[in-house]
Amino acid sequence: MRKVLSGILFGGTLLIGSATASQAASYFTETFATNDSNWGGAGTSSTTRAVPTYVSTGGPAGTGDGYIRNTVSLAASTLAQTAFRGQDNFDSSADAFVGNWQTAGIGLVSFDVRHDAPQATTIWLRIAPLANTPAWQIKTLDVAPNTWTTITVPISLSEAMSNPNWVYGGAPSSDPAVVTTRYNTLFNAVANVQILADNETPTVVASATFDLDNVATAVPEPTSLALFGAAAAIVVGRRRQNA
Ligand SMILES: [Ca+2]
Ligand SMILES: [Ca+2]
Repeated sequence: MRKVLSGILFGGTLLIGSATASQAASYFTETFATNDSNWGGAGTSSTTRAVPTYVSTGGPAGTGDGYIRNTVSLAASTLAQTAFRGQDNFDSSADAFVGNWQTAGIGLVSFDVRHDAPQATTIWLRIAPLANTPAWQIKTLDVAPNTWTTITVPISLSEAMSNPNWVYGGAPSSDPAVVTTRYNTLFNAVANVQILADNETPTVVASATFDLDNVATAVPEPTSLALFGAAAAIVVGRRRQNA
């Protein structure tokens, strides 16, 4: 895992200027500045890298801002289809997303996405271990077509506990001990970060083009960390009472 100290300093300006939940120190950001950084997808195989299209200009920052593009089939299924794969076995982003996110303090994932389906399309974030399953899959936003949209996803045990948009790849559980184990097991050893597209509302097209840029992990600012810590302490307290 790569640490970006300059990103932390750079993030300090965000702390001054903003009071939103998204304020955070940057940990790593994949900007696709010169190539596809060994990202993959679309398609169903997690073992063979399907090379995305690299587009060297026209990202969220405009002229000269590179990004990656994939065509995703939306017609056949209402299940989320993998659009992009940042994976350990592909050495995507030189493995910058691989490792122990809890030790690193990573509490946010964000990315910019754009598509040309004729209607809003649901975007999911899937975070998986080296075996690629079981994973936590997080439903994010219904993204409108033809405009770059930034999606920010808080990553925490309390989210896994309480947010119905967090879906575990095995049997669902409301048992805090089970959810805690599942959360800790994955976020101690993250291997794959994937972006999925979902036609929950049936689309009329067989496929659509999806674009991706600025896939980032971030460390929440101290106030948020304290809140996360307090939430974790409450969970531990409950477990002790129940034991
Ligand atoms: Ca870019
Ligand atoms: Ca690797």
